[in-house]
Amino acid sequence: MEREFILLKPDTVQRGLVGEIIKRIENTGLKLVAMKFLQVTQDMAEKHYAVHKERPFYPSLVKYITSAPTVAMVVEGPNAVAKTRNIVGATHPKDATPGTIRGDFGIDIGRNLIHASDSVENATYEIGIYFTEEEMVSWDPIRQPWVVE
Ligand code: IDP
Ligand code: MG
Repeated sequence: MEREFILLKPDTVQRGLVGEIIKRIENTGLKLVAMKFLQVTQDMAEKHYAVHKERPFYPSLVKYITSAPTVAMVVEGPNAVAKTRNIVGATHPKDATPGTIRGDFGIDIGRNLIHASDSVENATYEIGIYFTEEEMVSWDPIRQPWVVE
């Protein structure tokens, strides 16, 4: 069982695509365990994107992610990281396959709609920036036996 961290970025909120994108995540069958609507602070953005600190796009990335509200989520299930990354699509929307979130809704790498952790280890780190352990909700979706054997 894996936990994956997802952030619907400010462009998703500003464009009114929150419902559209959450629907795709829900449709996978992955279990929602936490969700909140928040404006990312400078401090959170610096922690989240610390790995990109030396990259030329880092200042604009931090500005983008802190520029308007976001929706942070944690989902859980077998292969949650790979499954989520697959439905998100390639980093640059021009390379993202149609049918993926970035492939269907994006055109610019600087406005690629959604973040999803690229490993279980990074998911744990990123969940810790956005949520406390107490915010993880323990529940049993009634559909679960029809989603996971
Ligand atoms: P990912 O979001 O697909 O995991 P990363 O390489 O981890 O992609 O980059 C993190 C985020 O930084 C991207 O989602 C995108 O918002 C931004 N980014 C990455 N590369 C570029 C770039 O070349 N120009 C502008 N922004 C970029
Ligand atoms: Mg990444």
